[in-house]
Amino acid sequence: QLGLKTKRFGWNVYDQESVPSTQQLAHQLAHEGAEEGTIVIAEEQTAGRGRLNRSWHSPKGTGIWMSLILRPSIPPQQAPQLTLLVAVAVAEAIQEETNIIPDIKWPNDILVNGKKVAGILTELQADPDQVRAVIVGIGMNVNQKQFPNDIAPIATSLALETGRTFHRPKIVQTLLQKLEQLYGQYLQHGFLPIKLLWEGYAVTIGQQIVARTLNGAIRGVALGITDSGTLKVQTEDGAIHYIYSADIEIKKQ
Ligand code: BT5
Repeated sequence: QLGLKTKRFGWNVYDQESVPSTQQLAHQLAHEGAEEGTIVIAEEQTAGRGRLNRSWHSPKGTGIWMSLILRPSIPPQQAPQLTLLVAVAVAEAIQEETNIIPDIKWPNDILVNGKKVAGILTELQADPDQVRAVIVGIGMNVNQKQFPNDIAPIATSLALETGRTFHRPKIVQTLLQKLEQLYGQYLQHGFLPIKLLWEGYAVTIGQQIVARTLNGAIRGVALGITDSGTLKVQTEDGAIHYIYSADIEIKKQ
């Protein structure tokens, strides 16, 4: 029904009309042993969420609200790499379908003209030294013509950026193809080739930033990402900080 060209990703599909959150259902399926490549996708989420339990606006029939189950043999510390891998896949899929070259803002934002067109939520089921499952949530705004007031200044959709309407299954198909290809490359060759692709889309690097973490704000220059996917920031006193997750504000120069 999705017209898939992938070998594994998306052959096990839970296609839902309305769910609280695809992420929640994917977690449950992963606990029950669902295989790698299983996806949960919904027309609508009534309680879609972002990081730190923020809400994710997911109106009916307009976007791609999807969660993918991965089972890589990696330690939990390497999981941030997967957020970046998925960001590259999302960026490549948008580029292929629209010819727009989006920006990736570390760690999980895909931007077009400075506004968020897609967000990624990476969550783990893990033992202390081994990942059991990675649940990757992807929210992509596709055909929305407007947004609620609270996010209108920061959100956009493919339709708003191009003036066109898109067939969402086609985009899902392209996205799964990119995901499968990059993930295969990652398992075979590690994170380095993905990192290079990521750097081609990144807007954060070399910029003056404020990184707001759960432990407070860090101001400095984003020097780059490390081989595990963390952000390397140098503060004014010369100290180097490695950041696992944060909200990044890019300071105008
Ligand atoms: C994210 O969080 O960007 C991760 C979004 C992941 C959503 C997918 S949809 C499928 C799966 N199931 C779920 O329940 N979730 C995943 P974060 O970086 O924390 O950004 C959240 C913030 O983005 C919110 O606080 C709003 O400011 C803004 N926002 C909410 N809905 C948005 C939308 N549709 N488009 C753009 N920005 C939005």
